[in-house]
Amino acid sequence: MNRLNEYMLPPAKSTMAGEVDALYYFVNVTSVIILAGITIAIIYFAWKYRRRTDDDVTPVITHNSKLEITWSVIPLILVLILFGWSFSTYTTLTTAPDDAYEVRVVAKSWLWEFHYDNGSVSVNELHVPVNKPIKLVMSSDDVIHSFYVPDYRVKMDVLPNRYTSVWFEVLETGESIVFCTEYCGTQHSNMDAKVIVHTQEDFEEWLETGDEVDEDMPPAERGEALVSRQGCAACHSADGTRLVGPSFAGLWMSERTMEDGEVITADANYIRESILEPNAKITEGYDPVMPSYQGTISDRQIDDIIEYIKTLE
Ligand code: HEC
Ligand SMILES: [Cu+2]
Repeated sequence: MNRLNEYMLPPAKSTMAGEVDALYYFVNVTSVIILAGITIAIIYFAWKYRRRTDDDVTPVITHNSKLEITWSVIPLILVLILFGWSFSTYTTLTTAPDDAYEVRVVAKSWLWEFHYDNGSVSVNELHVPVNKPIKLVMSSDDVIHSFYVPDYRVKMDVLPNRYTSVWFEVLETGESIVFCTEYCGTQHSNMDAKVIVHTQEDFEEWLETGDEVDEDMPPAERGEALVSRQGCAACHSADGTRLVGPSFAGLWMSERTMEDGEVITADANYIRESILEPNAKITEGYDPVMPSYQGTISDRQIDDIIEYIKTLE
């Protein structure tokens, strides 16, 4: 099975993956066997009942009870097996164990935010402990997204105004990729994240120190790292290139024209407001698609980002 998996499916890294794969192979192998049987029968009968002489006449057959019962009962049994089996797998997939560790997931166009029980927040990186059931309680701030980790065989839509959840338990430490699998706009294809699986001790340590600032690093450098870690770089370039949002190059203290015609100097307050309430003022020529970082980013981090933007003359 594992050899076959290497060619057909991504590595099976969760407790659930084996069960999902078994079902997948059952459906596929049964279909191939039936396909082969039908193909062989068609070829054989075409040959067996070929027209031999010019006055060959096809006999009139009205019905054959034995045959009809056979071709009804066999598929019925197969479908019932499939139903029972998938229902039990579905139940496992949808019922998180009581001792699961809960993480709040917020999807925004176009990034993933993860909130942990101690108040830590990470963007585009989900940190979890190994060998521990993890339950994700998910919602979206805007349009429909979908959370998909191929290695774990979990996939669930993430909706605005409603919670959905998935759970999984990872078997080994390491990294796996998360995709958004619901088309959600221009940057949909870049809306990916990583699951980083730690040992229990490493995870606890990460939770404690995740938000700690590296005092030795100059603020502008911390800001640069944040811009990439918080997903700003997907929409804002540092070299003048226009992406989804305006470039950070030359932004500091420049005159910005808003949609409503107001002209504003891009000082620290303007940048701070742009990060916390992006829709308060919309820069002319751009769509109001920037997600709010309220509750995601600390004042200290905003200061660091401003220091970084200052360096991009
Ligand atoms: C999904 C894309 C996206 C992401 C992610 C994003 N922004 Fe934006 N941002 C925009 C768009 C579009 C605008 C222009 C429209 C507006 O003013 O809201 C904008 C505007 C801004 C402005 C005002 C710029 C100007 O020229 O007037 C600042 C400052 C800013 N963003 C900072 C950030 C920071 C810092 C982050 C990360 C913490 C970030 N943005 C993440 C899309 C994004
Ligand atoms: Cu999405």
